[in-house]
Amino acid sequence: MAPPRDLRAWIALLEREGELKRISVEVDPHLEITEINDRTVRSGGPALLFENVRGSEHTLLINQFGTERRMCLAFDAASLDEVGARMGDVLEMQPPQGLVAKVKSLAKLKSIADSMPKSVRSGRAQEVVLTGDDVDLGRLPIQTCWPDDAAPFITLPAVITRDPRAGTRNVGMYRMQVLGRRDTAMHWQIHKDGRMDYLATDGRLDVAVALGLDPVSAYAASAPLPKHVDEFMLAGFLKGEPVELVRCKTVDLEVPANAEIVLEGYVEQGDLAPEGPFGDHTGYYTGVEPFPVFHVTAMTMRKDAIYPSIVVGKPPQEDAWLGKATERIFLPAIKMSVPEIVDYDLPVAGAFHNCAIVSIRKRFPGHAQKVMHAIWGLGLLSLTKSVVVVDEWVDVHDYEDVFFRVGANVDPKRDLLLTEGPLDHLDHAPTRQFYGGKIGIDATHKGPQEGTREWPPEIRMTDEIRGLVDRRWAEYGL
Ligand SMILES: Cc1cc2nc3c(=O)[nH]c(=O)nc-3n(C[C@H](O)[C@H](O)[C@H](O)COP(=O)(O)O)c2cc1C
Ligand SMILES: [Mn+2]
Repeated sequence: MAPPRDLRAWIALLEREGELKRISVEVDPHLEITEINDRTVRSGGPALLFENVRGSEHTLLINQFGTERRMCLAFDAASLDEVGARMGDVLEMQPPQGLVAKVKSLAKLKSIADSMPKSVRSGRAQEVVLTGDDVDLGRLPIQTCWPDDAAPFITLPAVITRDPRAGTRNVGMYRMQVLGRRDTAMHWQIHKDGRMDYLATDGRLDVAVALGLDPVSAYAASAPLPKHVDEFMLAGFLKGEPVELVRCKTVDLEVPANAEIVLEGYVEQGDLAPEGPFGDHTGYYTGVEPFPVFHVTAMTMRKDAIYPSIVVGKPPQEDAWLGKATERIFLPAIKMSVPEIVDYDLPVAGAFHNCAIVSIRKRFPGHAQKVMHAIWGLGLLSLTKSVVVVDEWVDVHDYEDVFFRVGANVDPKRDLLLTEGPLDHLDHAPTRQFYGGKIGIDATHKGPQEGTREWPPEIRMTDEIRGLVDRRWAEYGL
């Protein structure tokens, strides 16, 4: 098996696995779908395919990523750590010793070569082509997610741009508020690559938006890769086959040939519109801010195109698993830069930018503080508001144990590092937007090297007695 090739194959797989429900009664994309979906997500329920959405001829797919099992199905992996290991394998490549290792490393090199996107001449994404006045976003079953949302928002797009100077492609997931039949806002936050492409033009920037991709390509749009790395390359690598791209009809860009729907168009310097409010993944509404206007010049589709959606809100929501996939897939890359990191966890309740728990192999005084600063200097992790550092033997995913360490090992006067730096665009807590306080909590063991008393040993039963009780357990009649 391999990850699904397109959205239809993915839906078929979900259905075979009992992971998808079809809803044939009419539902309203205005709020009603959110409430149905919210209850489904919170109870660990299936993906939902709404076949009869009021006001639209298109089917709407939601909650495709809503559980760990579905996320693993999407990657055709037993666990998200296994997907991370595929990345680690390539990143950790060493000069091979001996024939077997050489053959293995050739296979790895091939997997890298195969990950380059490939141009094809035609694609189902262009079975239907609408241009000019025929373009009408009102045809799509775009959701108004929450009561105070300003308008319907496209929530699961892969937005494609090209750096006007370097020529490199970028793909990102940025919500799009519908402003009219042929216009949306483009919610490029200030730290994101898409916005940098936009700022690098003095005039017009072509933009293409792909909707309804295979799940790995859709995930890749949300992945925080360095600016010069094409997210479709990551998708190709993780799929084990290249992303196939077709030329757009009205702009100078390429889009996945397997997309259900494509919006082609452009943004222009100085052409801004008020965006928001929007019920966001922080659990609060984000307010009104000016964002670039995306003008749609063409809308292309597969026949009977399926529209993909997602609702964010107070965590946990469906996007939790997109975030967890990133947490696992990027661990090997983080370890490349900061090798003393053993593992990390971004709690879903922390909306991914509020908290990181990191375990380290501690070797010297101040090592925990060094790692805090590394996190605050690393890609989008730099926006992390609080970092908790624990020793290598602590399971960072066991919040009870982490809380225990923070209580047991921390002298607040000595072990809290209060600093400041850039914060997430959406964080409403700091006094100023984008900038504010950060806290590091050193919950590692300290010792005389760090000027403290001798650290007491942790309580642990001997292996001998544990083995004895294992052997005798039945005898006790418990
Ligand atoms: C469902 C979902 C919605 C998102 N919405 C936005 C958004 O509106 N604006 C934004 O800047 N980032 C948003 N993100 C996060 C970006 O997709 C993510 O930071 C990605 O790395 C951006 O790509 P880039 O680094 O190439 O700019 C969203 C992520 C998800 C999973
Ligand atoms: Mn990027």
